[in-house]
Amino acid sequence: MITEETTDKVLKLISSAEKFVLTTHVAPDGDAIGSVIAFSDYLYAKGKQVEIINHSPTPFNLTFLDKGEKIRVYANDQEANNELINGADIIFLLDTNEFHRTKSLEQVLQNSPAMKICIDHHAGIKPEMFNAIVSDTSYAATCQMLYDFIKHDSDEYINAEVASALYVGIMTDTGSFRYPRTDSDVFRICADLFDKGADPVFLYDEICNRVSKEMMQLQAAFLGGLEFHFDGKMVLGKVTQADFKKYGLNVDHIEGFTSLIMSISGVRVGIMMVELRDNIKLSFRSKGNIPANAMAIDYGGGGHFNAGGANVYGVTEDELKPQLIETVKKYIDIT
Ligand SMILES: [Mn+2]
Repeated sequence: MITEETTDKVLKLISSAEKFVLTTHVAPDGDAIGSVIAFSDYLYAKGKQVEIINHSPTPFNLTFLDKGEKIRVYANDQEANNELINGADIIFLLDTNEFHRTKSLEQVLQNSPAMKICIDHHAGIKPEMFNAIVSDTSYAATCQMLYDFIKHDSDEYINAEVASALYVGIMTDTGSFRYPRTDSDVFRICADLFDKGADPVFLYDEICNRVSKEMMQLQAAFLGGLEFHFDGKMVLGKVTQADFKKYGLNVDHIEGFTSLIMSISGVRVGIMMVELRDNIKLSFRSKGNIPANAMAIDYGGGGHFNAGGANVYGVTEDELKPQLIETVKKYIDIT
């Protein structure tokens, strides 16, 4: 739980400030967009001037949350956005605790004279980087923290729009209530958000049931090309530039492919090769004690224990394949 002391401290800072800038990480997910939308609505209801400035455009399936088209993309009007960032009293970094994850905003955020406050549920926060932090890694989502935060201020602020944005963050960061941090608190909060106007059927439909015909066809081609090795313990999949061209899609449209191949019974290592314009992007996934990050390091990348990635240059997917099989051979029998 976030403490009353921390919340009160940040509430005090908020009440003494007028101008706010909110931002989140590159390639924002439902928790990132839900956080900036819910928190900006909340601050606005408190009579504050609020701007949301992100590095990335909002993914197509989350734009419905941004009804007033409040989210500014930094590069679209760098000069005006710099002015807003430098003129802010408080900058909130939401759903990330690292300035470099804001990409193009990193320098201007850090150099701004504004107070910097982080609200985030990821590990590795550096308190010295911020004037205040609200951080707890036991939360399933930043939106869940924001729920506790806003509720501590006043229940009144959680209207249907705020409730919907918060629900989206919790739903997406728990993988629709499947991941380990899905506990009774999560359900209690979602029950309250439901009562306040969040519609789970509508929100799931908007976010998850948005696969285009072309996306489904690309997925079919990807699944049709899967190769299995080591008695089905390793699965290898690829997407080529030709595939992307054929269906008019790009790398943004293959989200979920890696978790799909890891759902195959018996698979312990999954590797995906994605041919980009200048290189091949490798994604490594593993189960149990097999280190996906060690495999990624072999290719100049890194990551978490069961999920890693690397970018390789100057080789084709066909050349990479036997090398990847050799790499997996070193780890596949780890129990
Ligand atoms: Mn999150």
